[in-house]
Amino acid sequence: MFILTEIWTFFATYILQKAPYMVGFLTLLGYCLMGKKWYDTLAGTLKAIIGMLILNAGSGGLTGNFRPILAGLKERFNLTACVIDPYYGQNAVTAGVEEVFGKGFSQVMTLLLIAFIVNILLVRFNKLTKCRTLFTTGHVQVQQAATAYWLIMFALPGLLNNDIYLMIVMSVILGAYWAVGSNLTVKPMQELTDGAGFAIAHQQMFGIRFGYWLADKLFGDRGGKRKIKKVGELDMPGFFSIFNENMVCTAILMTVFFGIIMGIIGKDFFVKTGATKESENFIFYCFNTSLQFAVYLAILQLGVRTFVTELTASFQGIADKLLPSSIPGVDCAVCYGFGDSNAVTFGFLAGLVGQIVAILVLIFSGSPTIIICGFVPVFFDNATIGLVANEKGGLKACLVIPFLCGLIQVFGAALIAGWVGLANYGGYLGMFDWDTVWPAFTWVMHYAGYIGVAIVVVVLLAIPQIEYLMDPKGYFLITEDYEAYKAHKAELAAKKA
Ligand code: ASC
Repeated sequence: MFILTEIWTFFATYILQKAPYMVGFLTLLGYCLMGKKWYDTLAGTLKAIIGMLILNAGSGGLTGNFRPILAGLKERFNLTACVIDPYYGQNAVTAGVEEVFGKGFSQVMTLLLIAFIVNILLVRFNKLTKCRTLFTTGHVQVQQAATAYWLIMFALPGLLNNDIYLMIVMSVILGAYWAVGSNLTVKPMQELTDGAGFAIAHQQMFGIRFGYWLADKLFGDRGGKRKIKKVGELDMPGFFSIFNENMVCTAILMTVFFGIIMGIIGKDFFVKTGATKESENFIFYCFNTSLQFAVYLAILQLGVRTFVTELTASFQGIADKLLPSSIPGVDCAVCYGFGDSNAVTFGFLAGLVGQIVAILVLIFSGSPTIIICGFVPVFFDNATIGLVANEKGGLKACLVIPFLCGLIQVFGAALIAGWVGLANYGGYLGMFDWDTVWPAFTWVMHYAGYIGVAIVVVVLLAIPQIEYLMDPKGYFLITEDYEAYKAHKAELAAKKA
């Protein structure tokens, strides 16, 4: 028993919660199940781990460099505000949970395990459940578990005295959300990547499907009747042609945007935080910092190129032997290696404008909760949604939809973080799904109690069923054989025409 507990603790600490090792573990397992030679398995596993570590270096660099700048706005204007960012959100839960609910959150690992098993079972029995994706992004799962813990205890105070029921409710809802949410991204991702074989397991999965749907509705090609212009197809004349190059485009746009924001915050703040010195030229500092954006994006894309093929090729072994017709759900940044790379930059900037507009509305309307943009939602949510929207509806969709999402993120976060009391502790996990569907879950459970729990679970589980019924033949084909799926879609389109 002792050895089992040790093995489990090791697995939970070093694999389940650490995306690079989870991806490495799945690659190892997949290649073993496929009976690959040991040295190919070793090489593939190492490439998967290193690729994810490179991706993390890119996303960590972006977050580390740009989060303090956005959070600096709070200090500059002396605001008592709630920063919407997963790390601030997690800190807020840790800081307030004892005081508000009288209990800590020590069972997070057990919860992760049970919820992960719920996810596996939903995929294992997918002939019945229609769930096709396995969540692999542990760091995100930990952040979500912390916020879900707070929201569920707030909604169902009756559970405070019963740890076992609390654990069951949480793991079923979280496990179902992971399976159903990542499953929703299968179609947008397979279309974006031309069948690369992964889905997104992150914090804006409903947002991705919403962006995909809205882009098609508002700006789509209407079955070939309308021509859409994607970001990568813009032929820009003269000076503007340099924007076709992703690095140059990112560098120029970020220098302008962050230059303005850093200028507003002022040199004193950056000297005080030790980011620069009094003696250093401030304009040079702003320029150099802004260029880091292009640097880290390039690192991130290198990481994606290093590991994606290994993971998706080896996952075939898992799909053949253990989890039929399934694909892995991975970090949202993985899709930045596909589609039009400038859509990442445009989506982010449009989302940032949306968030800033919404924050100004909150400030000028005297809202009791003021929000400050967190870098992770404003970049990772909107860049991902922008990329998907561009694929479906072109440049206009890539600008309009992330802008709308920026508004939704701020207003949604202000409502929920104010209502449940997390705003008092300075942070909230303000990613798209946590500003929209999770507040809705909380509301339903708060007012309908256990019936509300049942409603949430039933609604979640109904979503893949509805998608399946819309195209029963193509539903599993899209993960099993993307070329055959495309032929099937072409046949359907020909029949319609
Ligand atoms: C998150 C989070 C991060 C980033 C990263 C994006 O939600 O906690 O560190 O997004 O996963 O690549």
